[in-house]
Amino acid sequence: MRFSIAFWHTFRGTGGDPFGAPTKLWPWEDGTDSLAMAKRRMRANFEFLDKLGVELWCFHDRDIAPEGKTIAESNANLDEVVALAKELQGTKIHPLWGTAQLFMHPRFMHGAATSSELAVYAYSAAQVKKAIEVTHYLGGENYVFWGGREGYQTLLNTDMERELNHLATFLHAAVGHKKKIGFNGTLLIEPKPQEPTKHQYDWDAATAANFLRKYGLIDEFKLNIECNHATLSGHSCHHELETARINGLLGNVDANSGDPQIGWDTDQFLMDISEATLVMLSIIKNGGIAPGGFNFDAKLRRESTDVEDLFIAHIAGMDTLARGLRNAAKLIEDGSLTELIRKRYQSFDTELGALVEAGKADFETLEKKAMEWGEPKVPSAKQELAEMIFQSAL
Ligand code: XUL
Ligand code: CO
Repeated sequence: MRFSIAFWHTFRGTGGDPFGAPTKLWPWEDGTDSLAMAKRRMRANFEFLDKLGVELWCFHDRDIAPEGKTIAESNANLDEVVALAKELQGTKIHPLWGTAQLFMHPRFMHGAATSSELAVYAYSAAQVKKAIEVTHYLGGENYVFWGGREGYQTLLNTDMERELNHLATFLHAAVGHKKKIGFNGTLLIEPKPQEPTKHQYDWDAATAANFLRKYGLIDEFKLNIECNHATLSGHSCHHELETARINGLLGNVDANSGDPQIGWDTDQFLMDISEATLVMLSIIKNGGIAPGGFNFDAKLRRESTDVEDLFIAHIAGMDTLARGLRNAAKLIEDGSLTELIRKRYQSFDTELGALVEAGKADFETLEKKAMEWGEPKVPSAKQELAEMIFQSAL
């Protein structure tokens, strides 16, 4: 299943929210942001991976090492922690993906690659350059671009066309650097419609696909679909996975879920077996997800404060997706749903249907046929039957 632990939630999540102080006081934390603490935390990460039997992990540069006063100092801090991580990884463990954290520091308040300030664009380039290098050094299989603050708060002060052009030149430069250093991992864009900005440029899978096509990046990138981002954009996770898949862009899943009663990115563990079954149907149709995987980009609730809760959440997340896979396999082996869909489109499995699907039926041919056939007999869509078949597999 290629499960992965998200370092930022599992080891940097504090339980703090806009109304309250941190609630998680893990026994290995000493309350500082020192290099020594970063190393102790990294050891905790590998102890956790080992105990769970998980062999993949994901990180942002700034999650794993403290930011220094200069780029050079930040890079040196990162090198020190990454050297330890490399040693602790051994031969079995490596990153599913790495990424750069380009959204917390005030310098990124207008964005990173889409900032109105050239100095911020350059700073971001330096940071992404280093993050790709350390991901490569650690044997990472992918590298993610989630658009942090790449978006706008109002169009009244924004040159959207210029910002999108800058984002594209930035990503082209990232492709150039990846090739230059011999990193063969997949580059992934992670769509999200809003939060922190009111409009994030990588709104959803279709928007990201259009962006990649327009700027000649479509062969260099795939998409990292996060379920909670899907629901924020008004889609289901299944819709986003299918949109990515049919465009040949399904690269990774940030496996989490939101709360339908809460309008923001709650990043909860995916515990819904029905949702997991839909996710796995897409993954099977995709022929699997490797070199991507299922990254638990999910955090414990603020009120879940035992170390044990970290284990329960990840184990339940893995079990839910495993049950989803079994259910999806059951549905495919049973074949009723596939048959229902096949029947629904069977009028196209004809000579004229084939001509239409090959793009060879002109309007005159179709008009002649329509007149000959008269009023079409339109069959039932059988939605309730489809829903019943699906539910019976759960
Ligand atoms: C933010 C989010 C990020 C990305 C990596 O909503 O999902 O954690 O996955 O930057
Ligand atoms: Co994510």
